[in-house]
Amino acid sequence: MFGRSLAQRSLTVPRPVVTTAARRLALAALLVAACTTVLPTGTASADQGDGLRQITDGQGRTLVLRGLNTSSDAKGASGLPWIERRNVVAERQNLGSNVVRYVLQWKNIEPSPGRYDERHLDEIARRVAWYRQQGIHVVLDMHQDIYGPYACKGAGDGAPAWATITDGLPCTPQDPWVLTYLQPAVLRAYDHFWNNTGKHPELMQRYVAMWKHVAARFAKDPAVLGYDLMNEPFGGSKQFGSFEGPVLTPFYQRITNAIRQVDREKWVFVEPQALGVNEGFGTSLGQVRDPRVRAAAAKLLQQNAQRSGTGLTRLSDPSSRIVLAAHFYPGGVDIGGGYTGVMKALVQGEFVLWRQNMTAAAKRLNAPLWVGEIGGMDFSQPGAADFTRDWLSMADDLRVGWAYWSNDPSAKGSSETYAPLDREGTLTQVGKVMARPFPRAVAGVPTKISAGSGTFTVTWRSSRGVSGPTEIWLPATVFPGTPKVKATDRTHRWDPANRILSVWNDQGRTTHSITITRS
Ligand code: 9MR
Repeated sequence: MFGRSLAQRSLTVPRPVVTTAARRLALAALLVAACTTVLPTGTASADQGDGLRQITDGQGRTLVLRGLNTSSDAKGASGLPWIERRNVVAERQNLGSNVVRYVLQWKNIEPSPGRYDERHLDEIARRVAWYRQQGIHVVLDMHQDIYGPYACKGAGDGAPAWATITDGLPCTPQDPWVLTYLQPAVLRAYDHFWNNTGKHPELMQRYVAMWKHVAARFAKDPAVLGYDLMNEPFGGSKQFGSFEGPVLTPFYQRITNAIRQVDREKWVFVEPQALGVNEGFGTSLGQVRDPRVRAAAAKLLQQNAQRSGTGLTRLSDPSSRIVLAAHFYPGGVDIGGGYTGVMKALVQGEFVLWRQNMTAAAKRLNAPLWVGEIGGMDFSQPGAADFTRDWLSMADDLRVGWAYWSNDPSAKGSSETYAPLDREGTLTQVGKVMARPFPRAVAGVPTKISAGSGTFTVTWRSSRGVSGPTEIWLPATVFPGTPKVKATDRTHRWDPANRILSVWNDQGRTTHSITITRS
């Protein structure tokens, strides 16, 4: 939730009110407090990810979803990102992306109450098709920052003007931008939205109905994998325990129920509140029940009435398609500090906290874990490559996917610092580190993903009802020639054009392993 440097912002904001040194000091204090009170003893074990549920495809394979967030113009008036078809092609070729978190805004979809802009939805569908042509899954992300542009003099994105009720309270955009969340007008806009004031229940109703409309529009689009219900929810005057459990969870449940009336298949991505949780604190989000489970259970009960025996428990869990889409912004690096010395130690503390808290939450919620945003680091700062490698390794270790924030090369002066690809589709400094092998689909449950220098290992165990091969993407930067393969299973095929190695499970074998080295 801590934002990018001012240089990356398109907004005009007043002079910084907090110095970088003061921010770093405050953050360091926060981290020290967090680490001394909440840090578990020892580092997280490599098995931390075991027991996490997985996002699966139509063939039952585990999808390890890795790619980028769209940004930039998608935050602006048009609500559409800067990309062209060729950028999507370059992303797939150079980064191997198999997912995009595609930024949408409520204001562009429902410009006036109950009236949806179908032309805008068509424009989105046109871009979704570019991803479909590249075999990249799309997660539609209903984005918001600081409620929307009408809460604080244009300093945000998300809600339409008609849904922004500030009661005339004052507002001054702040630097860093996240402090704008605390301005009186912004707090009031959220309080009305969540009906904390008891005066505007219609706002949440409209949001739910808007999602139902969007889901109906994309239900049959095979590229759309799922719906991210709200970016980085903020509770206004209610936070943590008084927001996530009592307000946010039932709200997600309402949207999920509405979506399931028009779409029973796609995945629903729910986010914890951003404040604190993005930096590693725990979440008290409650479990969102997927109505498709009830439908499946009802069907089974019917079958059981005809036969004898049970089996309900076998069926109920695999049918739920709710994903915990947490964000990760280790505070120190995101506000401009390097990844060295004390700062590095503190940020590593956040890695441990985040890993511990988010895997625990995912297990509690019975949901797969996906990093909907991982915040990049300014590559002019020391240790940026190490930081990038460390979060990539954490994701490998947990066998979870991620969407990097972001693909935005337009921010002045920063095209070589944050975005992995420039406008021509060439890998930038961070892009060169991020272009590393990963198994985009696994024919079973992945038990290990491990990238070394010039070598890559994946292990997995079979699971019932899975068909199709395990597919591993190998970047040309790491594996320039035909890769050398050592595998437990006999059948594999190398596709040099798409840089994908496919491996089919040998029949009867339950555990599988493949190690790839440079030829
Ligand atoms: O990086 C974005 C920054 O340039 C913008 O000023 C800011 C407000 O629109 O949003 C930043 O992106 C944030 C994203 O929308 C939500 N998660 C945290 C991102 C980084 O701060």
